[in-house]
Amino acid sequence: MSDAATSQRPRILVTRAVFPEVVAKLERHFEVESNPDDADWSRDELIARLQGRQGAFTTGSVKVDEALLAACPDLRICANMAVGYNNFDIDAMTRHGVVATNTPDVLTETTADFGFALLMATARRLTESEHYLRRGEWKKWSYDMFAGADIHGATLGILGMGRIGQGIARRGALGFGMKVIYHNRSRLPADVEAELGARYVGKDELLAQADHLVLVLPYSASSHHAIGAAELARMKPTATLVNLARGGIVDDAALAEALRARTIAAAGLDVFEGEPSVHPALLTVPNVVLTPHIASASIPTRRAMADLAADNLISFLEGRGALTPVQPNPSPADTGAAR
Ligand code: 8YV
Repeated sequence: MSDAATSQRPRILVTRAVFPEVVAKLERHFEVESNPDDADWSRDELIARLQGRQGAFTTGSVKVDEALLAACPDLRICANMAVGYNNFDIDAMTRHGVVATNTPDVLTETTADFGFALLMATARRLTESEHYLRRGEWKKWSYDMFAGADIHGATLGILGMGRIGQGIARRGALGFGMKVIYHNRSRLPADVEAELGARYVGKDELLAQADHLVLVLPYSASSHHAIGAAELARMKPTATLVNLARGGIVDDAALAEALRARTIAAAGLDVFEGEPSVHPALLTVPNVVLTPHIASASIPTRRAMADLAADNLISFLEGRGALTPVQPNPSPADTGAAR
């Protein structure tokens, strides 16, 4: 390609290490700076690297806010390799005419699978019992050794009934004969409720009735500490809590205390307030299963997420519009037309 043709190509920054094949695809369309070593760029370094770049490939750990947008006037699109986008200040992006995209659908089933894995591991005390065995403490069988809660036939509560919540409901109702109750900002249409075998209830009833409560709602100011000490106190002492959604939805200090005091029986957590730090009290209680934000981490799904984020950049910056934009009323820049 001639220098002239090369210099006309849009310039993008891939902020985190990602599949080399996906970076190679992006390089066929753009001038790309990538981060194959997954270096931890400071914010100033990130802003410096974004100068003169129209697109950014981001993950949930990259914060895009007013200050960054004001400092990066050439930026026109940030493509998040995640369905959640609480790392984006969407209002500020809309004000600056910057399109936000996420990766819905491609991770739904994988994440719902993991929700069930975490629920079952938690209710049946899988990691706690494995640690006991590895410590060499298993000397004999006893009737109540690591006896936990049943999944089949139990009442499954789901807080947040989007795509992933519905995937979990389907697994619970069809696979395990569970009674499914849910609470959501808006109630699902009757035919969808019937297909899922799910009954809409108020949040208090959800907390009181669920044998197992799975959190799959998006994080925002209004869902901050949606589960705190008061909510935990309303749950059954035999109940299991699973957080697949985002840190900050659960008050982790209050949860650690509820687990210690056995206000609830157990918790399974894939996400944490301030992750990758984990509240130290959670590390001291045995009745919690902890995983490092891996719910979407199957190889095919992570590849599909990366491809969708890349395809959003390609489609938008080549003038065909974003494939999965977040803003409900995309700004005029969403046509891909030059600003
Ligand atoms: C991502 C997630 O792995 O999609 C999401 O919202 O939480 C995970 O699937 C993580 O956010 C990395 O970007």
